[in-house]
Amino acid sequence: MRKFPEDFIWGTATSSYQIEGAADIDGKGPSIWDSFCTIPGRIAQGETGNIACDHYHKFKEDIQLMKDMGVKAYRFSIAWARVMPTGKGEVNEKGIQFYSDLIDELLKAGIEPWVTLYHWDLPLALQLEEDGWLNKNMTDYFADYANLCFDRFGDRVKNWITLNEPWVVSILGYGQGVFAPGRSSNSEPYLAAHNLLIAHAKAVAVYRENYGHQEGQIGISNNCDWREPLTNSEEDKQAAERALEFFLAWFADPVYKGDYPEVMKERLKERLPEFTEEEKKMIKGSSDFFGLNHYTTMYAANSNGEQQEISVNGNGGISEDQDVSLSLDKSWNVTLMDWAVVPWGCKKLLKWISNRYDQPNIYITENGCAYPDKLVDGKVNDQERVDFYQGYLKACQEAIDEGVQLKGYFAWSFMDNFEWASGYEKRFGLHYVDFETLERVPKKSAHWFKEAIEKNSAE
Ligand code: PNW
Repeated sequence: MRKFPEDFIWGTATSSYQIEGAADIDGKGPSIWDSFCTIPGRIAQGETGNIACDHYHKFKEDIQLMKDMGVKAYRFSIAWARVMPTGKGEVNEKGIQFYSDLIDELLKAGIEPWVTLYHWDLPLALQLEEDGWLNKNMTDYFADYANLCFDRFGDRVKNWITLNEPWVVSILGYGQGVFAPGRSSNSEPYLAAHNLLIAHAKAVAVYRENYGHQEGQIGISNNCDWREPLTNSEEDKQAAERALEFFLAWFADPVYKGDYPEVMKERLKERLPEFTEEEKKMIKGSSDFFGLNHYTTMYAANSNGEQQEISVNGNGGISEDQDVSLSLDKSWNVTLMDWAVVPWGCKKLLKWISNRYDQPNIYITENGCAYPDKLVDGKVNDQERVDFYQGYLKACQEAIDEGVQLKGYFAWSFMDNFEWASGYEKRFGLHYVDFETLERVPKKSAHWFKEAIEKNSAE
């Protein structure tokens, strides 16, 4: 049986707004997601994260379930507005206490906390008063908030992720308007992304300058699908490469090479902001590891400037800027998100990252799938999810065998939760959640995952 490296990190992941609930208690301030959910029509069935999984009150039970599964690490996020209700200035000690207790409970269970500082729930005050990520001032507010977290939690937290998926924040939040703050534009995404990158780098600088003695690691998690050329033509190969550059190199090139990809500069012209020399220096090298969230694969073809759909399933970015048209293979199975299950795409993407960025240590900080799971006689038989994880984890093993420095893998998600604009119908969890009673039940996939951890193998 082929095994993962001895020190491979097996984990699960969640995010604050998707699981915590307790939206306005113990001094928490409102976030842009609290407010976005109140707008009619934005969220399926008008659902909200007001209660979600009520993890705020059930975290001990949840940590026990994680312990039962044998995970070595748990990735969660801090709700900025819970610890700083208006995003700056005053600190809410009750919010600090919650995360402090959560961290202590994890350590007691022998589980390493991996903390994301920003998983999209921006304090509403920063949106209304500062225009959110369109305003460069945000970069300093974020660094101050990060400083607070390092100061209060860094004695116990040794793994930090500054931002989760700035691509989603920029494209879905400022381009397509389907996620908070709900803006639609073809230039704002590039400005928001620019400020997000600078904010990330400033937070990392604070960590390295002031908290070096904590001896932790810090990085950023970007999301990217794989893009496979539709045909062997030179045009389609270039289109697939261009699509990956607009998706991932947009954020990873500044971090590993100090600037945006050439192809983006050429095509976007003044819509793409420029970094100062000082900013380039600060951003280059600002990640101790490559955090990757990966879900699916699509074919990419050169669109020859023809009119096309703005996006396929939302994840094409601003496709007219790329001249890429995306499609699926009819033979691919798709999940409830309509995302195709293509494990070899994961392997190809890992190798693409390794080659382009000189073999960084990579952690898959999210990978998973949604299915319409049902609880029957106290059990959930999510065989499709078992097959999904087995396929993707085997692809990871192959990538490692071929030299990719993949150091860990976090399943998205620990439990069913609030799937943003899709509400609660799209179940991603290894644990089933009954959203009436809030009862948790390990699915078949949770049992499979536990065995995989024990064997340290997906085979
Ligand atoms: C990620 N896309 O979101 C997030 O980090 C999670 O909070 C979320 O629950 C999970 O993936 C499943 O959706 C994404 O359009 C949302 O490419 C959209 C896309 C990718 C990731």
